[in-house]
Amino acid sequence: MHVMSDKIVILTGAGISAESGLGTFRDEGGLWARHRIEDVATPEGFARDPILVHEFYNARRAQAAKAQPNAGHQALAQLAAQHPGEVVVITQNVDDLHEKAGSQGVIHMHGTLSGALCSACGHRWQAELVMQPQDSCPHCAGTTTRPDVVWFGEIPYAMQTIETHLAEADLFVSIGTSAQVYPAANFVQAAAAAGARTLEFNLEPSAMATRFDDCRYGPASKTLPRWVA
Ligand code: BV8
Repeated sequence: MHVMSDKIVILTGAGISAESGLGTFRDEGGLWARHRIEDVATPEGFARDPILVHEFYNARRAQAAKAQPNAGHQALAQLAAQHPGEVVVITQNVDDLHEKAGSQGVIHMHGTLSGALCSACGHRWQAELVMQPQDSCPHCAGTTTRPDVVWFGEIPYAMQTIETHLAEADLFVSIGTSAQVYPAANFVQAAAAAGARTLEFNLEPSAMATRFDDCRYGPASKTLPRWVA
């Protein structure tokens, strides 16, 4: 299925950043292999041990700051340049590699490592590279500051906007996600129901592979440039 000039809605997951050196979640030795999800990616885990959670995100923020986008990210930026106004990138990733590759208007449905959030007043600001529990909010001076990421049990960002894009999609492309986290795992179903063609790029079939019209398996840094060329 080659790219045609339609509305192309793209969902990316940790797999697109794997070749940039950022750990995925569920691959062998992935991030969750070293940490229990409940301990580091839930509000309860943060309440229980904010130092552990800040350390988890500080490590990822430092890693992401040094990481460079790979040919997969660059292919998506090139696709958007070839189809002005017709490509939307929705990412589950909290790194900024899409932006570093030149993608614009990326929708970070699970938040970003670069964001800080005050749990008391809801103020958001640019996080320091190292965040600590005693950091105070620049707005209310409260000290219940946290990474501005969406944890399990929390509502993803921009769901209304995402649902509108899925309803308007002519082509839905999922890249580098195991499709085990909701609601992102259901996006292919919503896009197909709206009449979109659906295409999956991954290293291996995801949990939703059978719902796609077409699949391309292999490393995104190889499969995406071939598709976009
Ligand atoms: C919500 C935080 C309500 C930031 C993340 C029981 C059944 C169904 C659902 C649930 C349930 N119990 C609870 C739920 C809901 C829950 C959920 O889905 N749980 C799962 C575990 C069952 N979801 C939630 O709580 C969400 N909120 O549902 O609110 C709601 C919903 C809608 C509207 C209103 C209210 C919130 C979920 C967000 C959690 N936060 N991240 C952070 O720390 O990063 S999730 C985390 O997983 C990351 O965001 C990550 O992106 C995401 C998904 O993982 P993947 O990106 O897919 O990464 P993974 O390692 O799994 O896979 C990588 C893939 O890449 C692999 O397939 C691999 O083959 C491939 N790959 C590897 N290398 C390459 C490659 N592909 C190509 N090239 C390569 N080189």
